[in-house]
Amino acid sequence: MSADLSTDAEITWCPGCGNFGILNAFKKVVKKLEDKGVDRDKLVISGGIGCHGKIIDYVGLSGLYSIHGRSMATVQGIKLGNPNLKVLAFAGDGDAFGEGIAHMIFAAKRNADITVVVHDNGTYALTTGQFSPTSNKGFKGPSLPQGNIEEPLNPLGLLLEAGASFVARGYSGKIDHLSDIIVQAVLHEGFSVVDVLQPCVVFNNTYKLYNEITEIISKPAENFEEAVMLVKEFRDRMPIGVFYKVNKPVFHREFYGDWNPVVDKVSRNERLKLIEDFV
Ligand SMILES: Cc1ncc(C[n+]2csc(CCOP(=O)(O)OP(=O)(O)O)c2C)c(N)n1
Ligand code: SF4
Repeated sequence: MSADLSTDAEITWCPGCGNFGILNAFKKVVKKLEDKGVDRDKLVISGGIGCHGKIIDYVGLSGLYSIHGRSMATVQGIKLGNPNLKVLAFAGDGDAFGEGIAHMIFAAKRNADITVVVHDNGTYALTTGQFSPTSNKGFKGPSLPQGNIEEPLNPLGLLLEAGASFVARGYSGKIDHLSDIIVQAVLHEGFSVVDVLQPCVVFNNTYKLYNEITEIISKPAENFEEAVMLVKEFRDRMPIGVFYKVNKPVFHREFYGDWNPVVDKVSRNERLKLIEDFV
C-alpha cells in the first residue's frame, strides 16, 4: 500500500465530478483514523456498481467490488468473519436506495457495525442519467425527457425509522467537514450511514444549489423526534452534519457474545467432533 493511498488505476471520472471530493475526503479519513489508532490494515472497503464504485480502485486499501446494491451485505459478512476489522461500504443512491434498499433497512434494523457512504447524485449516472429514488420531482434525463413525476425518497428518514444508530449527511464540496463526519461514523459502533450530496456534472449538476443551501449544523439532535425533523428539512436550507447518534446493542456482539471467530478459532478436529455429535 502506498503511503498516500494512491493506486496505479487511471481515474476515469469526468473532470469536476463530486466523486473526487469524496475520494479526497476519504483519504483524509484514513489518515485521521490512523492518528486515532486505527491502522489502515484494519480497514476493509467494498463498493457497488456505478460511477461511485470506482473509488475501490482509487484507494490503496483492502477491498472489493460487490454487485448492485450489495456492498452493504458484503461488508456485514466481512465484519462477522473478522469483528476486529472496521468495514465501509460505498454505494450510489441507485445502489443504496433502489437496488439494495432491503440490505440498508435490515442492516440498520439489526444495528450491524458497518459504515455506509452513499454517493448521492440523484441519478443512475453510469447508465447515463436515469432517475433514481432520490431524483427530484421534475428531474430530466435521457430516460425521462419530460421530467420525473415522482417525489424523491427521504432516505435518512427511512433509515432512522429502521433503527440506524448514526445518521449523517455531508457534501462532497465541503471536504474537511465530510471527512470529519466519516471519521465519526467509522468510530461509531453500530450502523452508520453518511448520505453524501454529490453533484454529477453531466446528468445532475447540483453544485450551485448545494453551495447555496447546505448549512453545517453544530451538534446532533437531542432526540429521535428532533432528528426526524432535521433530516426532512430541505426546502430553504439543507442541513449537513451528524443528525443522530445513539448507543444500542450491536449485531455481532449480540450474536457472538464473548466468542470471537478469529481469536477463538475452532480446529478441524473440534469442528468434526461438533458435526459428529450433531449428526
Ligand atoms: C444486474 C444489473 N442491473 C443493472 C445494471 C445497470 N447499472 C449499472 S450501474 C447502475 C446504477 C448506477 O447508479 P448509482 O448506484 O446511483 O451509481 P452512480 O453511477 O450514480 O454512481 C445500473 C442500474 C447492471 N449493469 N447490471
Ligand atoms: S457521469 Fe456523473 S457521476 Fe459519473 S463520473 Fe461523470 S460526473 Fe461523475
